[in-house]
Amino acid sequence: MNDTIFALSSGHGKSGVAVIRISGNDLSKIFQQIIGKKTIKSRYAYFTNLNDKNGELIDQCIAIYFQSPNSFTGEDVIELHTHGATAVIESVFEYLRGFGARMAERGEFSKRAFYNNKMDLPEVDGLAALLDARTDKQRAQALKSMTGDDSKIYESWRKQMIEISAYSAAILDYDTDDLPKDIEKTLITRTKKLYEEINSALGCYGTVRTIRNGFNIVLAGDTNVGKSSIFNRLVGSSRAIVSDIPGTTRDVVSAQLDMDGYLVNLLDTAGIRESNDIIEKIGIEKTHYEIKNADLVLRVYTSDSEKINNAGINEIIVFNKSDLNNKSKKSGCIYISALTGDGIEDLIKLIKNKIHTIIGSSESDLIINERTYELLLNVKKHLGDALNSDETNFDIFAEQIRISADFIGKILGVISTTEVANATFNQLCLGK
Ligand SMILES: Nc1nc2c(ncn2[C@@H]2O[C@H](COP(=O)(O)OP(=O)(O)OP(=O)(O)O)[C@@H](O)[C@H]2O)c(=O)[nH]1
Ligand SMILES: [Mg+2]
Repeated sequence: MNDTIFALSSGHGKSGVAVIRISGNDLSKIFQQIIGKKTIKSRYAYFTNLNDKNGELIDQCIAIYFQSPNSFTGEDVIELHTHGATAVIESVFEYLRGFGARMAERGEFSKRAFYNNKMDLPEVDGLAALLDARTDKQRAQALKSMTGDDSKIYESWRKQMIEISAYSAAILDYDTDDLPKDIEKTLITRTKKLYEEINSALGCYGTVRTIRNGFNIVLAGDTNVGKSSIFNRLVGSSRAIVSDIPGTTRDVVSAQLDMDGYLVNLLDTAGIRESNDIIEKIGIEKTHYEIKNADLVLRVYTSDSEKINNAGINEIIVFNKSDLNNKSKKSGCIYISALTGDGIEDLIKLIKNKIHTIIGSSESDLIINERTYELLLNVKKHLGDALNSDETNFDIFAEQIRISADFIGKILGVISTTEVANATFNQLCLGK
């Protein structure tokens, strides 16, 4: 942890400006060299000629010194804003190596921030999610974690558990007269409330995950009904092959869309029919698999189809080829023509409404990820065990609540095993 580290914090490839970050215990000497001045001001933007050891100009840049502890990592940090050319960046790296600095590992800046108490693990999780965010909802969700909203909830839970555990232990050691009235009842009520809160947070995990990984929408139906044509319309380009030969699509074709800020994975699939063709059969198996995993299925029919089952909660029935249909239309159904584009806007509106109903009804205050989900399940289990324990035996009760508090501690990284911390930092890119 004593090395001076550096990394390119801005994106790779040619760009107007590149941001190179340096972090270490004492960077004042390096900074004096960079700006060619003895006195340095923290958090002040210096415009300077950056010269190498032989006095040759590397680039003109902005240099900022963040004196410890008021920096991202809590150590001394220098930010160099250079021109974003590969040759400039390489030369600056070489220059920094001359000071004994080395290239940072993945997530190493955040790791230092964590060990210097600048961020806890939910905040690091939030940062990782923010860097991955492609849609507005993902951005908002990640930002909530990153700015510490989640940590506050976890901290409050942990504090309550430690309190409950301490009081339950006291029941064993003190006379009832020395303890608050109805203490046993109060402890159980409070534990029940915590259990409910955690259970409801766990219940929203699916939604949180859907926002992060995308909402899966599958186009399914018989062959030749126009699934691939609809897919191309929704994506806005000819991604999937369209032909009048039944069984054209065999593999799953996918595209990502942004619908009202939600990330959508749209999947076109092989038409379902009896087939002896080995490859087509594999394709149809894939269709069934995708239908099972879908958040929403668009069941496509041609508009002259007669016998059709009602739509399930996570389904929309779409009648395509409305341009060919002279018969009367059923009310409450959506008729479109992928050929002329008729009704496509209405279909998009309907899909957006569905997304809002499915996701909106269970949006959570807490952004749970795979790591925190597992730990929270353990919290729930031990709180449950405490509540199911013999009510006269507060020994076991206290112990179960203490274990629950420890699991919350792991979520926050207060009780952090090295593996947990490493798994968290590895999701970050270089320069963070
Ligand atoms: N008239 C008309 N023809 C359409 C419409 N949509 C698709 N088609 C035609 O129907 C045929 C089948 O379209 P696809 O989009 O390939 O159908 P699919 O459901 O993907 O078919 P498979 O991949 O074989 O399952 C093509 O000849 C399309 O041009 C429509 O709205 N109106
Ligand atoms: Mg197709």
